Parts: sequence; structure tokens; C-alpha cells
Amino acid sequence: MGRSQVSTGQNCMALLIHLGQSQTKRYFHMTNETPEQEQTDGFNLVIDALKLNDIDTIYALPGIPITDLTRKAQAAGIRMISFRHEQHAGNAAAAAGFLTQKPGICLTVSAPGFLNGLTALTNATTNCFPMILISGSSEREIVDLQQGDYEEMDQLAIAKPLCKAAFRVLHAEDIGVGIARAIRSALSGRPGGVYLDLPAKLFSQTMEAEAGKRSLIKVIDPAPRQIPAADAVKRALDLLKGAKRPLIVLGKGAAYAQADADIRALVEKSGIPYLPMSMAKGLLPDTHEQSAAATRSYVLAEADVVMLVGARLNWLLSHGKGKTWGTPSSTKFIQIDISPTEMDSNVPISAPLVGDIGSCVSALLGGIGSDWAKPPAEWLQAIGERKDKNMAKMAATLALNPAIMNFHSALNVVRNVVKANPEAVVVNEGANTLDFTRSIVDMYLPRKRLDVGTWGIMGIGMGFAVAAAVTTGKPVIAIEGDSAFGFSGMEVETICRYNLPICIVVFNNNGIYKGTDVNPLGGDVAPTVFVKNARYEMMMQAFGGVGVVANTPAELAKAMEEAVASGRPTLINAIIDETAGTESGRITSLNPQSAAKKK
Ligand code: FYN
Ligand code: ADP
Ligand code: MG
Repeated sequence: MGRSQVSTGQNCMALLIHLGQSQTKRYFHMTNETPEQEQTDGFNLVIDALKLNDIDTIYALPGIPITDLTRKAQAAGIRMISFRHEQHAGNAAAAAGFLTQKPGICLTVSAPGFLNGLTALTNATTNCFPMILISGSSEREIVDLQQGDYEEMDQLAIAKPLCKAAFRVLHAEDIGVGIARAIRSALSGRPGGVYLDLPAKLFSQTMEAEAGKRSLIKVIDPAPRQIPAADAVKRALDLLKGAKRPLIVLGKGAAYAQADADIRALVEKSGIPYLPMSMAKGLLPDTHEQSAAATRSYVLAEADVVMLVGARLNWLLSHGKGKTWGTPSSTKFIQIDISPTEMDSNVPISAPLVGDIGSCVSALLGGIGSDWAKPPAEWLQAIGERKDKNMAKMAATLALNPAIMNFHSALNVVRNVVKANPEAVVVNEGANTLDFTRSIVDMYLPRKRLDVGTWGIMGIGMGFAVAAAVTTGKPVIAIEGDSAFGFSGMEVETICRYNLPICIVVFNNNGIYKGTDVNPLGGDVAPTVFVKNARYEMMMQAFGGVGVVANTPAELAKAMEEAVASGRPTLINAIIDETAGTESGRITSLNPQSAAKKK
């Protein structure tokens, strides 16, 4: 009530402000006719439209022209998480979208703020996470004539090729439609990032409150189910039935779909071994007997029929061809995906199953009756043997306790802490830190692992951690390479400000990949190394959080256990052997020199 009430004095102000603007006449006319009518404005309409659509949190960085919007949204009961850099606000929005199936909202200022948010928006689109980047923008008339406005930039044009959809709202009465279109675009079909451009002038436009209310849209069924065709389901089942060495690959699309029980039932009833992609870990517990994660290379090379569930045949799966898949590959693919054009993007898909994962998986389940034959015993046995061998090897490595802590001895601690706290969300980035954590730290529950995703992007750490803490209320454990942490490290202040239960462990080996590179000419240090023995824990102390140095697994275990139990913002500077680590972790082959050698 109070918020949308504008006093007569303010009304006059609003009228004055509107003089000389293109919509002035209309509003003048309207307000003139009904001077006593309750008024609303652009600020309130944006807030009301978001609230109407159950948006309860905004990840933002205030400034011209959206400062008042952040204040008013907070006053209206929307949780406002204010960051130190827009990229991290954007990453938080993206992760919130992935975790909740509601578009995460990032709010920024114009030009530079918008550009800072754009990397996150594009990354969200690449990862198929629903998010909306809302940026304030400068005067259209001046921007379009390139007359040099404050933070002048044609933001809509720049955003368009970099996200799923982009919209601009010029009139207050169109705010409802603009936000509805943004929500639908972000959530329907393949989820992705949407840009919404709100010029500064829009916020102070007024209109009659009742008409404003009527102009808002509550989006009904924003991600409609897409039921797969019966013949497509049959084709997929027939192919699976005939397989001698079947494999299921679960991707982050499967994690996003929140069809956890049916996915687990499909895997278990079919008896088919499965491989989780990184962010699908935990969809079934990594300790599940049908998991083939510990013998990844073997199953990819040997499988004759592979069913992809919300996973793309991109670089992370070697595009479905080449050495990884056995040469020459005779693998046949079934692909479950909501996007029809994903099919045949890299190799032929023998059985495309287009629809939402929940509907596709339940349709497949319908076809797996009591007469279903489990995969041939030789296949399961071959996988089992290799898996046991690899896991025994891994266990032996983890049991070692070298004099200086390395990735394995430190991650053995993390593995135990996560096992004891399976509800905790693990955020993970780096090169070696990422690759070792992925294979060493088992996940037990769906959507508990957030990482660098499709692009292998650094800098997601603190944004993802904040969103995980805010949306789940559970402890967050961020396992960060020292280089990776640097991209978003300033957000430790944000973490302290909101007192979030985030435990950051910086794997400090003094550099990118490792800390031992030397400049052959002397002078400056090598480009890959950092200040030696950096005191990352003091960054957390600076803002009132807990900062600890861990030189040994025992110290690391104590610090992590305390952090998770207390829920206090904590940064553990875990000192890792600076000689540990390989160039680019497990993707060394992508370095140009290695790639050239391979040819
Ligand atoms: C996995 N493995 C295990 C286990 N889990 N062994 C024993 N026990 C357990 N629990 C084995 C697995 O079988 C593999 O061995 C190996 O460990 C590695 O497993 P992973 O990580 O699943 O497999 P791989 O080949 O590294 O996966 C390819 C990939 C992955 C491309 C999907 O590397 C990836 O997601 N990379 C992202 C990298 C990235 O984005 N980096 C950021 C940029 S860094 P084998 O079966 O013997 O192969 C900039 O420099
Ligand atoms: P990963 O990297 O884990 O293999 P990808 O991001 O490559 O996963 O693939 C995710 C796939 O999931 C995308 O092709 C996307 O279209 C699809 N997807 C996302 N959500 C759904 C859904 N609800 N139903 C069906 N497919 C989905
Ligand atoms: Mg490092």
C-alpha cells in the first residue's frame, strides 16, 4: 500500500520530470484527469512484477541508475545480496538459477557494470542455467545518436548475440510484459541467460496504480513439460535392449531437471552402469555400485550403446569420437535433451529423445518391466574389476602422508569432511585443484557440486558459493586453486557481510598449476607464479571472518570441521607442495604445443 502511494508533491515532481519526454503527454493527460488517483512508478512496477513471479532474491551491485531500485526492493522484502564486482553477482544469479529452477536475477549499473555482468550471463547461457541480467542504461536518444552520454553504450545490441534472448522496456506499462518475457525465455526449453535493458528514465515514469497492477503478468507454467513421442521412446528402448555394453551418461541437465527419483530408478531398474559428468555427481551417490566413474576411459572406449541424459557431446566428452571412444568408434547414441537441435551436433544420434528429462525418463521407465534383461554379466564384471583396481590404487595414494601436504593428502581430508556432511554444497575451481577434487571427493546428494562447467571458466568460486549458501541455507565448502580464488577473492567481504556459512579452502601452491616456474632471463618472476607463502587467510580476517593456515592434513581437518560446525565465514590457507601439479591439470593435451605434438 504505502510503497505505491505517491504524494501529491511527488506527483508534481514526476510531472515536471516528464516534461519534454516522449511519453509526457500521455502521463500528463492521465494524471491530469485523475489527480487524486493513487500512482505507481517504474521502480515499484519492476519490484512488484518480480515479486508476483516469486523472485525473492536479487544479486546486485548498486550505482547509477539502479541504486534506488536496490533500496526499494530491499524495503519491499526482496533479499538483496550486494556484491563487490558484477561478475560475481552474475555468477551467483546463474548458480541460483541452476539450483532452484527459478531464474537468478543479477542487477547492474550501465555500461561497465553491464559488461562485467555479461561474462556471467554468457557463461550461464553456455551452461544452460536460467538467469536474467537486468541492467540500467543511459538515455536512449543520446546513446542512439552517439552524443556521449554518461556510461553510453548500446547494451541491448551487445547483449543479443551473447545470450538466449534480450529485451528492452521503454514504458512503465510494459514492465510486466518485459519481465514475463524474460522469465519465460530463461526457463522454457533449454534454460539460459536473458538480458533485460531498463533505461534510467523508466524508473521514474508514473502511471495510475490500479492500471499498473493490471499490467503485471504472473507467468503460468514457465517451463512446460515436453512429452517425448511414443515412437521415439520405443526406438530408444529397442536400442538399449539390444546393447551388449550399454552405458548411461548423466550430465548437469539431468541434475537441473530435479527428476532425481526417476533417474535413480531408471539406472537401478535397467542395471546399466552410469558415468556422472562433473556437476551430475551425487545425482546417485558416487559410492553407488553402478557408478563407472572410476573407470571412465574404459567405459567410454568400450560401450556399444551410450544413453546421454542432459549431457552434450562437447569437448568434455571428446565430441563423441576419437581415441576416447575407441577407434574406429562404433558407439551408438541415445540422447535425451530438451533441445532438438542438439541432436547430431557432433556425431549421428541413433535415437534422439526430445523432451524434458522428467518426462523422457518416466516414459523409459514405463518400458522397463519385469521382463527387462540386465546388461550382460561380462560387461558388468569387466567394469567392476577395473573399478576395484583403480579405487584400490586411489585409496593407497590417499593414505600416503607426505612430509609436505599435496593435492591427495589434502583432498583426503576434504573427502572425509564431505562424507560426514553430505548436505554441504561443494564449489570447485582451479586446474589441478579442480581435476583432483572431481575424482577424489565423492558426492552423495543431487546438485551439491558446482564447478567451472562447460567453459572451464575460472572466477565462478565466490559467486557460486554465495548463491549456494543463500538458496540452500546449508554449509558451503569452496575448494579453490590459489589462482582461481584470485578471480573473485574480494567477495570474502560479501561473505562476511552476510555472515554466510562458507568455508573456503585455498590450495596454495604458489602459482598457476604449480609454483616452481623460473624466468630464464632473471628479473621479473615467471608469469605463472605468485608471491610465495601468501597469507590468504588474512583476507578473511580483514573482514571479521576466521582465517587459518593449514600445513598438515590434521590441521586442515580441524579447521574444516570447525568451520562447518560453526557456520562462520572461514578461509583456510592450505599449504600445498609447490612442486605438485601438472600444467593444465588433466587437460594438458589442449595446450597448443601438446596438441601440435599429437598431430
Ligand atoms: C575417477 N577416477 C577414479 C575415481 N574417479 N579413480 C579412482 N577412484 C575414483 N573415485 C579416475 C577415472 O577413471 C579417470 O581415469 C581419472 O580418475 C580422471 O577422472 P575424470 O576426472 O572423471 O576424467 P577425465 O579424463 O579427467 O575427464 C575428462 C574431462 C574432465 C574433460 C570431463 O577432465 C573435466 O571435466 N575437465 C574440466 C577441466 C576444466 O574445465 N579445467 C578448467 C581449466 S584449467 P581413467 O579412467 O584411467 O581415465 C586451465 O588450465
Ligand atoms: P554436462 O556438461 O554435465 O555434460 P551439458 O551442460 O553439456 O551437461 O548438457 C546439459 C544438457 O541438458 C543441455 O543440452 C540442455 O539442453 C539439457 N537440458 C537442460 N535442462 C533440461 C531439461 N529439463 N530437460 C531436458 N534437457 C535439459
Ligand atoms: Mg595453484
